[in-house]
Amino acid sequence: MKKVATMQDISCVGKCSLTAALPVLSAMGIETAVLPTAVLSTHTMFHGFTFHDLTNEIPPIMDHWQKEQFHFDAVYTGYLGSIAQLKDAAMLFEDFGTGIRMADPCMGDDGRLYTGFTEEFAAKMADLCREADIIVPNMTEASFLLQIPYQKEYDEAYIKEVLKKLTSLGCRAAVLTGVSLQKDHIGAYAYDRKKDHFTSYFDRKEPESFHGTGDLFAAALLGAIVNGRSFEQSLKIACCFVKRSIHLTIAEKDHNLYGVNFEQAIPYLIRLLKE
Ligand code: PXL
Repeated sequence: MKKVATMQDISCVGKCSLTAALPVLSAMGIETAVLPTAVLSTHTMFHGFTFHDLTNEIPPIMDHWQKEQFHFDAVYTGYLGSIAQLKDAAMLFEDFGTGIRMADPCMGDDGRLYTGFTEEFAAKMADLCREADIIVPNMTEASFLLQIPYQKEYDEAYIKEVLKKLTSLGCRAAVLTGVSLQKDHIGAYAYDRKKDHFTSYFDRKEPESFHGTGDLFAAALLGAIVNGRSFEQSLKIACCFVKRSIHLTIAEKDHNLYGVNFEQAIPYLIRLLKE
């Protein structure tokens, strides 16, 4: 059985980070170890959320894992709770990163950093991205990683330039999520530096956008790669899964705005994986 370890927070309500990645990876037939970075009552788009930092727990957990000689086919970092955790995430890559190392530099959207993050954090996140094989930023996170202005409007040449700059941080491949080159379409654009190859997948844009879709995308992408799908196939699987989750959410009359109905898109994800 394939094994993944993922380091991100538990938002008790909100359908993001661990409560999204764990069910997705498990459903894809992957044993998933978790390294929780913080426990929040909800994700940070709610007002008044509680935040319990678990920074002190992480080194002893990793020490124990080392003593037990655990090995993983992939390690994957998401939302980190403090600057100190960036060092722990680098340790996770160093000590357990014999397989794929993926960093989702969760820290912002729509041109802004999420509550609690600073430009200093973003600069240090770029250092973690250097150590990864694959990084999966959205356009906002890419601009903070590269310290370039966030652009709402862009063309394909700009996306390719950003992807090349992202991989020149040191990672093998970069996937930009939430890319829109045509008014009604959205998708992901990727660059594999080793193969010097671009790949992309776009589909019709759903009329609303939701929280947590980046986390679902990252988990499904890694799950497909770990299951032996090509980078191109994995990109398509992750895009289709996120689109279906959004579609199912909107179709539900009383849907909430904090997360998507990914649970009911899981059977579709499994079908995509088997195709
Ligand atoms: O979806 C990214 C994410 C993960 N974890 C927490 C968040 C967010 C986005 O806002 O607040 C706690």
